Amino acid sequence: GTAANWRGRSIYQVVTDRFARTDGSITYSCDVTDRVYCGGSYRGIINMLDYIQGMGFTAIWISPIVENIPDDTGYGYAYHGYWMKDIFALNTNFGGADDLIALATELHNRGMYLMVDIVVNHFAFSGNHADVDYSEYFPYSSQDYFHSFCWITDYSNQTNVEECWLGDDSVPLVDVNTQLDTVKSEYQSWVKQLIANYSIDGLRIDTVKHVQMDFWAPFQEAAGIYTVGEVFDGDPSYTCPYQENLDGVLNYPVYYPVVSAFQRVGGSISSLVDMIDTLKSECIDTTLLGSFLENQDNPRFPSYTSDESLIKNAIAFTILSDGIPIIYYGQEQGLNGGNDPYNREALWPTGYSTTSTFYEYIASLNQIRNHAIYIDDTYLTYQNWVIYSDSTTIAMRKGFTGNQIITVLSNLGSSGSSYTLTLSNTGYTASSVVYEILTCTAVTVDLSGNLAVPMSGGLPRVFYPESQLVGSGICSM
Ligand code: ABC
Repeated sequence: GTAANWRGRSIYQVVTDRFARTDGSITYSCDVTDRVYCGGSYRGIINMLDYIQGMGFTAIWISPIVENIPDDTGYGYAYHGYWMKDIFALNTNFGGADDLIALATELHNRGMYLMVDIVVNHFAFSGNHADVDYSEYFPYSSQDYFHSFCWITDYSNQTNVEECWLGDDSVPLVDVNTQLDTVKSEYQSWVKQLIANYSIDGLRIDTVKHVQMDFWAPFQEAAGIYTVGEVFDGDPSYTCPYQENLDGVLNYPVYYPVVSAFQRVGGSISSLVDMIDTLKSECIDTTLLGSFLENQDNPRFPSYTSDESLIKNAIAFTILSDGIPIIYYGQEQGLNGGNDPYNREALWPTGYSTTSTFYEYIASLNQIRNHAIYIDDTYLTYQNWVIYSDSTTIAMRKGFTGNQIITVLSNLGSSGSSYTLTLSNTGYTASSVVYEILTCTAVTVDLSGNLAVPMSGGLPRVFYPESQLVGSGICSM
């Protein structure tokens, strides 16, 4: 899929090893601190696609698929998939080529897309950096293809970030010399082949900031499908320029202020508002950024707060602001693991409930977004606009007149009081009826076009014109 095809998608991210097992077991024990393969697989995902699609997702992102080092390292096994050994072979712990192809086929039969995580920055080794056995690697089977050894020690020095190595003497991440023309062209033909072999629709690219900028545009061109790069940095002036070379980047700049705004009562709303505006000028296209609240590298949001209202507000921002929403597996069950490896829980002990609070909540948000896109896909390119904010509230409009979703978020938390917030600038027609789709409540816009928003318990409110809901199934309409 092209960037334009992806803009309207909603992505469910899985750590393949932790999402679902082939045997469907919900009792198989998986202790995150063991850092071992727990048996999640492509077949497991195939069998659970109803569960994913039932929340309204239209794409999945899976862990890196290629062969990793088999060792029991100082950080356990490569169950996450980021420790490359042979990029032309598959990591068979997750299944074989036939299983991966079957997953792509099954997704496509459902009209869904497959996004695969890839790594070009490094290979990996178990042991001291001085002992790396390059002959084990494919296709870069000699030291000549790699940067000579140095650890990354200074993130303010971009040359150090690009040419030195991530990792440590338990697992050095052996840094590929992506400045070599042979390496560049090898990677370009590799990615074309990978995409063709497994019918891949989009790529999540790892460690983008550790590879020199000029590597990316030709690589993206060779791939010919939507790519979203991981530039793990909260500074938009650092992160946005990568979007000149890749279709999208993960929205780390907005991630930090979202967490700060909603992780506790009294978090900063104003820095979130500022960042939304800053990104509009710094990034080429905010509607192609990857919008997320959790992932395999950061603590899950409920590890900061167990307040259901705060969590709901943060999730609503992920799905209803600009960009392609990415929900990390387990958010729908309220998993609350902290840093790596605690944020990589097996999902199966939850029993894959489809009636849990957050499962139903995420389904509602995807449903209204999917519906607005269906009514008029210019919803997607209308840039999310903050129409109101105060120290505990942010209200946003996305969508042209007649098809706009108004999202009102609060960080008052579950014990927040009940009050009415009067909003202007919604663009709703005076005297028309809009629906708050999370409570299925009709509200009539007043004669001067103001919307009286009934706030309570710190819960988010999501509005949409009633006339456009007919036939949508939303709120039984
Ligand atoms: C293993 C163990 C861990 C152990 C670690 C040392 O080794 O599992 O328990 O702590 C994979 C595995 C990991 C594994 C690593 C290393 O490999 O998943 O389990 O950790 O062996 C990507 C992937 C990630 C993956 C890799 C490696 C890269 O998403 O899952 O990890 O293929 C850096 C990289 C980034 C990378 C991330 C883990 O590390 O840039 O690509 N993620 C600062 C730096 C960032 C840095 C980040 C975290 O710290 O600027 O570059 O990311 O170390 C903000 C700033 C940010 C700042 C943050 C902390 O604060 O704006 O710039 O980020 O305010």
